[in-house]
Amino acid sequence: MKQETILVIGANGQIGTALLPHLQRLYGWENVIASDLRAGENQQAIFERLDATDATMLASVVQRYRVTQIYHLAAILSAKGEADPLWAWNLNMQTLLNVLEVARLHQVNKVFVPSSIAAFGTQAPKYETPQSALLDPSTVYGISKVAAENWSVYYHKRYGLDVRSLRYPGVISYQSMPGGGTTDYAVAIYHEAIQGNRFECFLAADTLLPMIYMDDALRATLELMEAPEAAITVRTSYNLAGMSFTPAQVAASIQTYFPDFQVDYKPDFRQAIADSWPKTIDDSVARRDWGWKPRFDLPKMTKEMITHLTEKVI
Ligand code: NAD
Ligand code: AKB
Repeated sequence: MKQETILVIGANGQIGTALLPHLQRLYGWENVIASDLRAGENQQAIFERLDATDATMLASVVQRYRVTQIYHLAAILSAKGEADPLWAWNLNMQTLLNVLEVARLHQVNKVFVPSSIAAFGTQAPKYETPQSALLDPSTVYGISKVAAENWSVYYHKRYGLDVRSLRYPGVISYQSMPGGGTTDYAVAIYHEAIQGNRFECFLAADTLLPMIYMDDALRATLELMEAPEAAITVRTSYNLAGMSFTPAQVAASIQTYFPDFQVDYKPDFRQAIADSWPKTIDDSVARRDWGWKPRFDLPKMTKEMITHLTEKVI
């Protein structure tokens, strides 16, 4: 077993909830510290209540457990951030800077700071968006992700801090609900379908967006974190692709299991956000540098989502 002590910040969110058991298997249950603003239901981990905007509290946890790696997952996502832009900016930036500083000052070996497809805006090519496309985000969330990418490069160059990052597409999971993003519909749609309900979609039927199944997102995260330092050529954030689909396509995929499933389309303010994002992603640099390859397409993901969510309901 690997000798590391891992701190996960924002551990009770959509990604943290699914990531924790993988880290516990890799590093040992007693070497993974989950932290969040409050404990999760049925928390199966060593837990520290931690507000990551509080640098003193964060430093005390890092010192007490002699943390060697940090997964910084706390953030306000795209849709929620638009309700209160300055609050979202302050939270996303303050937590990031606290994490980078504590890592620098307390000999943390590696830090994971996720970025997002939200870093791209209308100037980037919509299809096969390249790694190096112009970043002109339309949301405060996207602006904070671009800033975080640049701060990560700065800490790597100036202090040699090993910060790694992925530009996640919309992450689809059965383990936990998403926390206020534009791609959240693609999780909610499965929940409504298995309960036999109609689904009201806040994006138009033909809105194509990049998505990834949680299994692939977690495998990418762990593969990136395990890759030899010399292989990492991108210190902003790696483009990452899983699949791309529209609401109509995911609905049709669900209808192969529930033929009566119906969707009403009522686009709201999130449509403009989605329209500013890429439709498909070129992740060839991640493939080249650390061997990334997704395993889930839409039919395979739908089968897994329906199987797992049905088990939860029974
Ligand atoms: P989430 O909203 O589900 O979870 C975030 C967690 O952070 C929550 O449990 C929240 O309580 C916690 N948190 C908020 N403020 C905090 C603070 N001050 N101190 C400590 N904890 C705090 O988010 P997620 O979907 O799990 O996303 C994790 C990371 O991945 C974020 O950086 C997000 O931008 C990024 N990302 C997610 C997706 C996705 O589709 N889920 C896509 C792209 C990027
Ligand atoms: C959101 O929709 O805000 C997130 C993301 C793609 O970053 N899921």
